[in-house]
Amino acid sequence: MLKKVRLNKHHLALLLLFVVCSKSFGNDGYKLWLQYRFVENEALRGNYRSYINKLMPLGDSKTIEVAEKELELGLKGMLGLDFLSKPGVGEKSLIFGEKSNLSKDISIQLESDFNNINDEGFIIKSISIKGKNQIVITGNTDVGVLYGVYHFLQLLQSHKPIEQLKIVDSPKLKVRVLNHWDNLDRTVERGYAGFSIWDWHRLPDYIDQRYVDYARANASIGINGTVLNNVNANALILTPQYLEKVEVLANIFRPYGIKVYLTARFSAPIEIGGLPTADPLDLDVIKWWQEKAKEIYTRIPDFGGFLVKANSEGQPGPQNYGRNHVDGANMMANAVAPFKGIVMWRAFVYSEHDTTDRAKQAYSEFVPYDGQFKDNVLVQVKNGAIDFQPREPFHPMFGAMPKTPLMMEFQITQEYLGFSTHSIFLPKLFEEVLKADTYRKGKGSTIAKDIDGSLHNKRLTGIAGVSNIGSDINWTGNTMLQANWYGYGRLAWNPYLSANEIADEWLVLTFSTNESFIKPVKNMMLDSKEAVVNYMTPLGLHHIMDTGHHYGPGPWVSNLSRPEWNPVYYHKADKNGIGFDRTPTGSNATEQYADEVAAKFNNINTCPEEDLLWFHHVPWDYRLKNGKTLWDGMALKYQEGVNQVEHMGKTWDTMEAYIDSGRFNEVKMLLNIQFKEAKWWRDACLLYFQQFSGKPLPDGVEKPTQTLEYFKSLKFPFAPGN
Ligand code: GCV
Repeated sequence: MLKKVRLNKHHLALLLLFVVCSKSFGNDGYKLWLQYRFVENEALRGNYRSYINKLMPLGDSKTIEVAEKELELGLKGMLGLDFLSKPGVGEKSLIFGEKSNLSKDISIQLESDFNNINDEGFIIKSISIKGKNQIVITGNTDVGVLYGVYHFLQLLQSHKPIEQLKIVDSPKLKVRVLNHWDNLDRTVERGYAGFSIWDWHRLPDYIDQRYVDYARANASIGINGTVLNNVNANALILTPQYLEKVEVLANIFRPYGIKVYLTARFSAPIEIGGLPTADPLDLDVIKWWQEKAKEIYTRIPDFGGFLVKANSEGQPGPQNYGRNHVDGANMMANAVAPFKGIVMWRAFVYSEHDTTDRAKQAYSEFVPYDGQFKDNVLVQVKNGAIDFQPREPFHPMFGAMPKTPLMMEFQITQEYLGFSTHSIFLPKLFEEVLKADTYRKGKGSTIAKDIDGSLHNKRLTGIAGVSNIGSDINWTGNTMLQANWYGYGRLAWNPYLSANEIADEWLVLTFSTNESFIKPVKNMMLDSKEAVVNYMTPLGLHHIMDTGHHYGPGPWVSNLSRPEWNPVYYHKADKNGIGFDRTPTGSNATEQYADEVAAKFNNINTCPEEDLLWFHHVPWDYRLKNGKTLWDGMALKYQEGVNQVEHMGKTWDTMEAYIDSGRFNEVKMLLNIQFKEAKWWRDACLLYFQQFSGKPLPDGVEKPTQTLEYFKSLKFPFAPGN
């Protein structure tokens, strides 16, 4: 028999201690920006509660079910409301459902709003029904409603007023996908947050809760697709053994509006189909892909389509058979077209047989094909012409293919930006790219306008982000980098949002509404992107990282078999100066830009200093705009980057009172590593370049504590993600 225990004051003290401790230690970051923290302000909570007594779902689809569940979770967490225990109480209903399920009196009040949303858009509106104020969340589809529900919950978590709601919003791009570079053995290429979250071995029978939470997180920011496997693909993913597993994931993601896509290995007809060739014009090959598409769509009727990396870095492709990208892409596009699927064909190509500047190769290979791709093909272009560097001038293909839908490829994982130990807020980088002006149709022809279709009236639009997600408890290996997943999703929804707004949103949802926390941490995030450029690759330097794993500096590397893999190919430092001449006196890569842009880059006086060494080989004693010599200016930039990281660390140290100790300590330790590594980059690069400049470090730059030989000797055989 159970004994009745009387609580004395010691018990109560212990209990209180437990509650306080679990609050301060309790956050492992797993909940991302879906924290649903209790609204402590009683008046505000009371105000919110006065608007929501009852949930009124319209329709009975799986999507409406998950919307209801999310509302229950969020409203319980933030307002302490428990709908399950109080069926049907009160009159202030939160009504949510798609257009066709709305009653007539509601529809009439929303008529004009419906004209302003697309299929995935939503409306959140305060309306009056029979003299009573109600809130309606609706859209043309259930998925639109779900997006509206997440937005509504975010309003509450941000403590925004909900008295007179009228929010009408739609995504500006159609295809908003994550690209997982996840291998079937669960390693992740360029992944720094543990292993792949796809547990292929235990699928299809074992359903990890992570799959559901992954879908929730993505839906909450409007991501509507996921490419499950690495672009360096294994054809096995297309076999029945794996398709059965893929089907289960697709079923989990469907209610959240997320389509599954797969990377298709171009040589799959040979590897798993037993054919002697993968020639895209071969009739058996064509038939093989058609049947494969049919097989996939029989399992997954809303399968999104294929992503293909072809004839790039050793991957097979149509050129192996004397065919071209159009032949390859269109053949696969034909196979998925009957099922409304698409093909995302990557433009990340460069060849060891092409001795011209690597930065020119994708443009040269693809732009002549403008207008020749089928209308369900998107050409996927990295933001810059080399490879996800801390800063790159925008890729010249943007704006240059008016008849071909181009989708942006951003890298959310930080292959070249210090891995997941460096707290860099990437929306700042993404924003800079999206705002870049291609001048292809005069001033204002921004990249955002090319990818949202408005510049050239393109129907199919899209964006891809190489995922930074892994099996780490906090998903991204560093809580601060959850902001990059979040920010990517928000920019995929609306590429015109500012990094500033995104940082505000994310901080409020993830941590706190306290301005004393938000303001300094936001500034720290916004400065972090320029900091990494400064301590790694200032003034337009690029691709000077160490070999293979890409961790740490390696400007001295010159022994790799392909010239364009070597850092020395990119910085070209010599006694006379440093930088890659891409003007007409050099590789003439600038000719691939619109005249206005080319003219600006070609002239050393108008070329933005941040891109100086990308486009020009510059003498060491060249005077920068601030009057310093190039050498002094470059050294001071490296120092500035280090100082910025030090400042980030100091800012964070003062934030302890505002957040839980778990996340506080985690970020603090990572910022310390970042500080050490920023100094490593500065010292290694400056010692190396100093051999050519022959000049002393200017005042204000700390003296290195190690020799160049020491830095060169560092080896990292087990660096992650390689
Ligand atoms: C998935 C770079 C990376 C590779 C990556 C490739 C790509 O070269 O280092 O890991 O491969 O880009 O985007 O295809």
